[in-house]
Amino acid sequence: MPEVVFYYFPVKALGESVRLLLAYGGQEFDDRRIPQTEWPAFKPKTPFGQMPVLVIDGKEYAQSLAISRYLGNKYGVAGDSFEDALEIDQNVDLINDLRAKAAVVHYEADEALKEAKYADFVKNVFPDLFEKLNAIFVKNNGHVALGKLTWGDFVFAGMFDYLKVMLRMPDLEKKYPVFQQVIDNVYSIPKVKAYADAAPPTDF
Ligand SMILES: N[C@@H](CCC(=O)N[C@@H](CS)C(=O)NCC(=O)O)C(=O)O
Repeated sequence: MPEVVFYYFPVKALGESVRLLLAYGGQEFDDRRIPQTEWPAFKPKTPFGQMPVLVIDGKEYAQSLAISRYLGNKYGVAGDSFEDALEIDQNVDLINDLRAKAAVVHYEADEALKEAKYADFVKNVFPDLFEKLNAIFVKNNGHVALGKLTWGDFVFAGMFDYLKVMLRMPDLEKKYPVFQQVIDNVYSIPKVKAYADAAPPTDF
């Protein structure tokens, strides 16, 4: 078994899909949760000045979706054809579009602009993305793609709490119950549940 170290902040956000997939794959890993106070010193040592970073037998890799796709391939949850892979990528990219739009608002430094953007996106951007994702997940029986478990489910499940914080929508899954179904389909897997039960609690 390779020696694996995973570096991310002490939150789920963009790192949790990787932790969940490693747990799913039965891969032991050193789960290094780097506090903000240690980040400035660590940042220049990372490949792209960002986390997450996965280290496999001493080699470093960045980019949460690339790592999640790699683990999906490795653990047999990446479809059976190039077209399957394309469908997963397509739907993960739509999830990532929602994340990116939410982040545009959440990380806006100018408070007045932030609130104006939020009001605009709540009306004109988020609902359309919610409806599209809802339709996709319903069509796929509570999964992100292919009507079955794929690494895309881990991406959505891992970042959902972070999405809800950025969107300021703590009850989002109540309006779209299939969102919760995707999450439950991941967290009910025994190895994933064992990891999640033992993991340090985080708000998002
Ligand atoms: N596209 C990258 C984005 C990574 C990213 O934005 N990481 C943030 C935390 S979620 C980060 O490292 N922020 C600290 C910094 O940029 O100094 C990915 O998906 O891995």
